[in-house]
Amino acid sequence: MNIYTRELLTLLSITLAFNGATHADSSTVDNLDNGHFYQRIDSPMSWTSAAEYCKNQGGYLATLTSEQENSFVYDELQKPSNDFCWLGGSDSKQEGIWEWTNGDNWSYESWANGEPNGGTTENHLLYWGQYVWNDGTNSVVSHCGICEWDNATYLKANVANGKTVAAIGEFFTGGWGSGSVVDYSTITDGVVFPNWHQWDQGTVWWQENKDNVQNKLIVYLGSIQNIKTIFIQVDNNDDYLISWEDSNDGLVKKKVIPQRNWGMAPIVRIDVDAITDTFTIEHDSNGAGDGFYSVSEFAAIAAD
Ligand SMILES: [Ca+2]
Ligand SMILES: [Ca+2]
Ligand SMILES: [Ca+2]
Repeated sequence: MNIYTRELLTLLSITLAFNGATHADSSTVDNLDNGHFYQRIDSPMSWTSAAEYCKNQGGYLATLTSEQENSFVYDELQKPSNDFCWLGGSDSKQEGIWEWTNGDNWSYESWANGEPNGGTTENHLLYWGQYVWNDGTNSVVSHCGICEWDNATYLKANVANGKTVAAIGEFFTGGWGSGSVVDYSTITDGVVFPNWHQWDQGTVWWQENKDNVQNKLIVYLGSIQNIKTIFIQVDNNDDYLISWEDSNDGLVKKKVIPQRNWGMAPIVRIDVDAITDTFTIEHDSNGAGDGFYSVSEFAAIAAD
């Protein structure tokens, strides 16, 4: 695991802790190498149920198509579990011909010693030790499963895309201390992925308290919606505050994106479970900040 991944995981656990939600499944982890997300589902399931569950969440049972992906998923999700989790491979169509059921190429494999050994009675893939796999029996064994999402698929549900953004204060393009006042509708492009370090489209900058104004960007979704997750890309060495009014209880809910210490700011994923029509993005005035801020991308993913 590289330093960026470790830092991001720390960040994710912090942001998830703000959520207060409790569930048995693992946190979602982001693989910066391919830009995909993963989560371990801890309820014991057949392979078929696990595959169905991931599909219903907009993803698929994990496909480990490289040594990097296999190591990452093993270290982050399989290793901390007390079980061997299902993966998205099967040879049920044709015995001995393994395929990833989402259509990914079967270009890499990591069988345990002696596996696969089950012939036509074992047609479904699961972890079976350190970085290695087994062919297992779908209907007999019940295991955890590891879901995977690729961003392009996931972000089809970005309900912030093309919606209105209001800017309170003065925002500009072209970098800090220069450039022209921005047409802030450009930050609604929602073009977040698959490039994780995209600062060249729709970025807006501001200088805090330039005119004694607490700068804010307010994203209007157009109607009250149940938002599961937001994605945001902000400057990396300041604390940012995301807030929204929850229409369930009328209270303003908040999440802080803490300052981070690595180079370029990656996309941050925050599970919000919000029922709202607006999100406000600003510098957290109680937190760290150097007076110069920027936001590049914002996406809001509606719950099913
Ligand atoms: Ca994969
Ligand atoms: Ca088989
Ligand atoms: Ca086997």
